[in-house]
Amino acid sequence: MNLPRAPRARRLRLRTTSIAVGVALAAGPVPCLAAAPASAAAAKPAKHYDDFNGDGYRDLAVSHTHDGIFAFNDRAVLVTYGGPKGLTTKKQVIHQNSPGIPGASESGDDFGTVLASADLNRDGYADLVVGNPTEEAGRTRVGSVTLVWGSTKGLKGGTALPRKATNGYGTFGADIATGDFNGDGRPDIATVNGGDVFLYRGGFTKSGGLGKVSKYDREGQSWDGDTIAAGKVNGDGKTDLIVMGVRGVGMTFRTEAWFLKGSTGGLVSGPAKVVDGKKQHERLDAAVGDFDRDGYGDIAVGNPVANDGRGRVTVWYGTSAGPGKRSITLSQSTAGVAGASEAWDQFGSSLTAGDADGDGYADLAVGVPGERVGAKVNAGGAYLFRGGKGGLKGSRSAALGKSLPGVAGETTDHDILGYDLRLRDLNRDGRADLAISVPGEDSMRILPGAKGGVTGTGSSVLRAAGSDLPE
Ligand SMILES: [Ca+2]
Ligand SMILES: [Ca+2]
Ligand SMILES: [Ca+2]
Ligand SMILES: [Ca+2]
Repeated sequence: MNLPRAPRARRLRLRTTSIAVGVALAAGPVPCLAAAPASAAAAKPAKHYDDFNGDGYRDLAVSHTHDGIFAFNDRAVLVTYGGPKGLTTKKQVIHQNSPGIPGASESGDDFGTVLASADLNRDGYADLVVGNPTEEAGRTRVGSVTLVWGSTKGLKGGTALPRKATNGYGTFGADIATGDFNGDGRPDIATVNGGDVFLYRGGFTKSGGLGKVSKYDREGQSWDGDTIAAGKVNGDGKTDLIVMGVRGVGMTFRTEAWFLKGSTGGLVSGPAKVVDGKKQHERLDAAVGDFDRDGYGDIAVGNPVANDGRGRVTVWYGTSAGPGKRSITLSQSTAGVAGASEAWDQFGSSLTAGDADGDGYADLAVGVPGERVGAKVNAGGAYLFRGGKGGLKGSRSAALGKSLPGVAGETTDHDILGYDLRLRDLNRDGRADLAISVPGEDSMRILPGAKGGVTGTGSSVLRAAGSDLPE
């Protein structure tokens, strides 16, 4: 069965029946991007790359479904501030008609469907990077990327990132990742536009200052980059980038994950791994985490379209040269994994890595948004694969969803639970908590990290939360 399109799905140039997903940020050995030694910093950078008001607690920015003020399909960002017990009731909505935000809210905009963050100007307050890949310039949709600045009172004012020319169609901000790719202590921004990857080096300033911008392509290989994920793979401390995209080979296409190593000079082309040797797929998600705790980040790439949409995830274990030969493929047919693998379950639509159980091994959460639960079609679901000795295994996995004790709500048709996922420690207890989007009911569930994995006990609901989670 084919999935209905989730509200405001992020797919743009769809070649396949895959639904769109957010790209998860690397958990990796060093989850705090802004903590690298700063050069000539005026203030101490934010401890967390998502602490927008600098109070020491991570905050959560998600896409927001707006109603009332603007046209039906105008978009916004909902920010929920964190506190000692996790997310608080302090919320903020940001859109292009908010004071100081460049541009204007227009029908068909996708402001906030792509989100990432970092303390870009290193003033102690994390800043938000907002993609709006369908933003119009004149009558052409070209996309935009907006930096929204953190402050003691939260996010306030914005600066447009300059769009660099591409060959033809534009989708600036179609995907965004942050990290310190050149290791100078200043967070950088990687983004996608028109099939190419652009690296915007820090340091960024509110008045539009930024470092050098470089474009990356696999010249002569008919390569079209589509989605990106950042993480620390090869153990040199610099953030690396993984680009999922499509390559023309003779008369056919294949889908590959291209590894780009972070280096002092920028990004350096590394190995490309074949995700699907015969077909082209777009909007694939990836996540980086050190699942076997050997010091190298491991790369998980989802292919929800594989095998008539049953879907699978391939994990390439990291080495000093990037993704190595050792890999594992996970699906609902893997021994030890609960549930049944059915056509268009779309296992692997969304991925995120983080240490949910606090044992020092990164864990991988996988969304299955087309999963049938009993008689409920497209109810969706998610899995947590716990890392451990040797990496990920079916025997260390658990199925998650509304049927988990303590999780609010009834499982219904077309919840599409698991459309997007994010593992980050929101209550500062040392265990990453799992945010799961449920676009069918315009909400998210947050399941606390706990010994043995994540738990429904103490879980909460975030309403009007759209479908897309940040990097
Ligand atoms: Ca905060
Ligand atoms: Ca800042
Ligand atoms: Ca590893
Ligand atoms: Ca936690």
